[in-house]
Amino acid sequence: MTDTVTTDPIAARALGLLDALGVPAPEPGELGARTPITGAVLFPVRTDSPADAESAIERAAHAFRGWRTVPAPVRAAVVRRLGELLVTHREELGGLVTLEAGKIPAEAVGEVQEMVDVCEFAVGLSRQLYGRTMPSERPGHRLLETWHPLGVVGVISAFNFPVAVWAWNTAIALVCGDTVVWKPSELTPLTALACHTLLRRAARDVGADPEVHQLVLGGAENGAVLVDDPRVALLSATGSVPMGRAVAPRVAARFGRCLLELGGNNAAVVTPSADLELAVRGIVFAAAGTAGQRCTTLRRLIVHRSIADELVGRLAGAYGQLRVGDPTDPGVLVGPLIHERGYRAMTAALERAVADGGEIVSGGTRVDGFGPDAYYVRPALVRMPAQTAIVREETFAPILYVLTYDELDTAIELHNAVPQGLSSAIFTGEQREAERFLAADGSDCGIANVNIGTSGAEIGGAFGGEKQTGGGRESGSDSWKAYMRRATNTVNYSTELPLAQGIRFE
Ligand code: UN1
Repeated sequence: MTDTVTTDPIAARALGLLDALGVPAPEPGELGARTPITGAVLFPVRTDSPADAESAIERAAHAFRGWRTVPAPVRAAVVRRLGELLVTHREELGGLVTLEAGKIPAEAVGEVQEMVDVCEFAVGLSRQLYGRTMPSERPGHRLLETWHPLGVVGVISAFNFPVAVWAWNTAIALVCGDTVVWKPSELTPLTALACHTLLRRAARDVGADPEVHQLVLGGAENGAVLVDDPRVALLSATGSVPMGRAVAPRVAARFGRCLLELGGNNAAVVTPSADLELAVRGIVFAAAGTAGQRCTTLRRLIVHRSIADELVGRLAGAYGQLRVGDPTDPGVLVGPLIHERGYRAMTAALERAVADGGEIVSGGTRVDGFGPDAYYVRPALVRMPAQTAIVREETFAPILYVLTYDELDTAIELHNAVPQGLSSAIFTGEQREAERFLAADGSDCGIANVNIGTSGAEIGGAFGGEKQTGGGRESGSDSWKAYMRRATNTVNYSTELPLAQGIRFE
């Protein structure tokens, strides 16, 4: 990388991190690597064309023919090695996440840890891709199911978890015997180049075919190639509801499979018996952490009227102490929004909330001093008289709307009265209330927590949500089944040919 000259200190840091990760210098092109810390474009990066995307699919499809026959515990060696490389390069990859996505180092390194965790999970899983055996109704017959690799998995990921969501998909897909074509967010090409390099190195280190992983940089035009190509057996896409709405019918039209991880509008119910000290800590991390740019970010608080003033007071106190600024500065807890569009969406949402009678209790203002193209905001805490249309929308920014309730049933109704269904929480000291929230007529989300916030899920559980969140499940539990195809096998080891349902055909 010695021939790349740059004067921007962040660009120099990014190049240094890429070098330490062993990533070849990005070829210059139309895509700009950018940092939300200053809003500066660091250097140009080559983007792939739709024709490149097609050849990537071709190479992945070709690699699949061999990869599917490698035993799963042997395939796992690549993922085990990737996990080792991630441990070695935790700080460097975390550093790149900070520069490209604006996360504070603790969260950026946490994201890399999430990758390490899912690699460990996938390695163990490689010996547990269980099928069942069922009793056959016929004598001398065996009935069982076998799980086979699916094919090429297309992964489309978002800027806010530029590396962990890729790892959830890739670690599981690879042990399942699939090959991967990854189209990362065009906002985060550098972390993508780093992950691709590490994965390919892991494959080479253990003598596996590096072609099992393909990277396609660029925008929606390349995503569209993955969406429409019949060789992509599963399309796993993380992003907005409009993106999912565009993608899902097209994949369905060719009878492909979709795994969707779309918007969330996550809420927490706080009951009078809640430990408020604990609730405040959980709420502030979930609502203001990652500058409100997680799909699991807490966006709505549904508080019992009797404690609402006290809780809002305590939250306003905590919000007042949050340090907003350059994520690389020690002590900063809230970094920048990703871009101007995120900032505009936030101010527009706040205007609508105020027009609906909302009162901004804290934050919502831009923090200056980082340059015209950097967008830092104080997280907003807004009391709302009702759950109006803007509260039912996901705004990808740190806005926490506070609503009040009198009866738990009403709280749960309010909670579920949004189009999204990703994550949810209840803060309570009463088991009855907690169980009510987790019951069939409680939270309608894919994730429902008790006495912890809505974000920061562990990889061991299945991750995903209902309604407009898209219904997909990724990472832990039995999410692997989405990455494989099931064959039902009936084996006759007798000398007779009895037909099922007692049918005689003689
Ligand atoms: C996302 O925001 O797309 O539960 C993923 C969490 C993280 C993953 C978030 N483990 O907040």
